[in-house]
Amino acid sequence: MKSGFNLLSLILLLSIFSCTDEKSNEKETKRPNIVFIMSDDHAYQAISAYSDKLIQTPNIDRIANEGILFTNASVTNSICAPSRAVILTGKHSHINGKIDNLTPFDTTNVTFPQILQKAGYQTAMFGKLHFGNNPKGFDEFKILPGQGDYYNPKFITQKGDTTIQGYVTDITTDLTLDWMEKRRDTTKPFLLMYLHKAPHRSWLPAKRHYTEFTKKTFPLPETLFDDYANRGTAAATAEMNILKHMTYNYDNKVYPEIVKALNIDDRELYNPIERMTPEQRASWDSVYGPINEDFKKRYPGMNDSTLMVWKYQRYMQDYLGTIAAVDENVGRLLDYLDEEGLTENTLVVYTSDQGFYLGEHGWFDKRFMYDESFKTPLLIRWPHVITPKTTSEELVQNLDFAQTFLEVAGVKAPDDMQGESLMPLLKGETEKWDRDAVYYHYYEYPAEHAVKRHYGIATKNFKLIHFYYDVDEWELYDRKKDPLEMNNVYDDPTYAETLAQMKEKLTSIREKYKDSDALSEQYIDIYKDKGLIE
Ligand code: SGN
Ligand code: CA
Repeated sequence: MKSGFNLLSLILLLSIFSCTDEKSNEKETKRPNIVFIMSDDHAYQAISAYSDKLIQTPNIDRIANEGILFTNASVTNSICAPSRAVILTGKHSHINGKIDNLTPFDTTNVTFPQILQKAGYQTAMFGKLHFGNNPKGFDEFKILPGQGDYYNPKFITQKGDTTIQGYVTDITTDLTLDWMEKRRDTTKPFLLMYLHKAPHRSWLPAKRHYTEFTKKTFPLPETLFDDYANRGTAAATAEMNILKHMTYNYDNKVYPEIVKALNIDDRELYNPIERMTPEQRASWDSVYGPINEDFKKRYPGMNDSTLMVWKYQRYMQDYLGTIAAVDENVGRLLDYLDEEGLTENTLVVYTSDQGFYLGEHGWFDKRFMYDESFKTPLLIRWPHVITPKTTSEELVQNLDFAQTFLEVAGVKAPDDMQGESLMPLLKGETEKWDRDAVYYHYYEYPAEHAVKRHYGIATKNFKLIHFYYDVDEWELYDRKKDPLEMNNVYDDPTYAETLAQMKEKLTSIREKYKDSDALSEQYIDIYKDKGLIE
């Protein structure tokens, strides 16, 4: 009896083992899925995995808790469409040609989704692309035209344009899950690009978040009242100061009639709340109406300092309100992956097209190579490869995604891509990662927000920036001693040696990436040809 039971258990055990073996072999050969989640203008300061001073983002944080959080991820050109072009091509802006939001993306560029599609991946894109043309290499796409709208947005699809009633962040997720459920071929690996418009200006939250967020008060950033001393002219002449350049109506949601009644000199902009249905508008007014009444009463007694604080709080309430919906919807997608048993074999990325100023230096918007816009959030989960709760301080960039995803899929990347696959960092083989500096180049000037053209290099300890075109100014920052970047030490003799080293590094990194003054000139000429400058 006893020995009979043992024999039976042995047979059972053997069959279980052979089954597991088969399964793990299958797993090994099954190519991983890639889910690329990107929001627009999502500052790392507004993700609780980085800092919980402003907001809790439990769903986005899950990706880092179960994976890796990069604390030194940056972009190569801190503006929307150029960042997206860098991500898709794995090439710097001066090579892929998409230097700003104005020039159309050159669709003769080869993008990583095209390569993955050829390699047998199913590919789909939903949400904001902002290229002015449709993406290549996708089996299905439903994208917002241009910047897109928060309420009742229009989408461009392969079957024509369609307007969908509702809130953009929810709709982008609905479209994504609809594809996942109904049209995804479950026998093939997939690349999903799930791209939120939020939290881009003009920061319209979903109805369910109006009350909660408009009641909140947020801590003031240390540099809210920055006077831009000890730096060159670029910071002082930029037009993105919350007090001076943020608009009352469009940004702070003061009704036009109140702006007029108070005699406020405000820039007139199209107001997207006009897209709301009467019901949506009534919900909006029920919360924003009393805020307007209160402002109307208080405005005459306000000074620059109290106004700055009021505008900052209004800005944060709406900006962070839009993020609450992003976080909930990221949760919906992660839950779906769990329910469908897809989590284990799927690499999930959460990032933004760049960082954003949340009142640091008194600013909103981005564009500068100063940290809050240069750095971008980056969280990656890939079970069995990434050790949960890993943090990496390595200098990684949006330039690296294309090669990373190609390596994940087992496809060789084209030799002319300029990034590095992040695979060693994902696997914890940090000794195989030897990058000590990253390159940056911003072009869109003269333009909205008046951030001067500049290029520069960043190491973990220092940052060297050259502003050019209508100025010729250099700035050097000691990132360890002056993390808020308030003091340009370019002319400080104690930094002479560092400066010499950084200049040398800048020359060699420009050579490596094939950037030059001659190319900068060519990109200035494009503005001349378009009549944007003389
Ligand atoms: C719009 C915004 C700007 C913003 C750019 C670029 N102005 O033009 O504030 O810098 O987008 O943003 S608005 O009045 O139209 O809202 S990006 O993320 O697309 O690069
Ligand atoms: Ca953006």
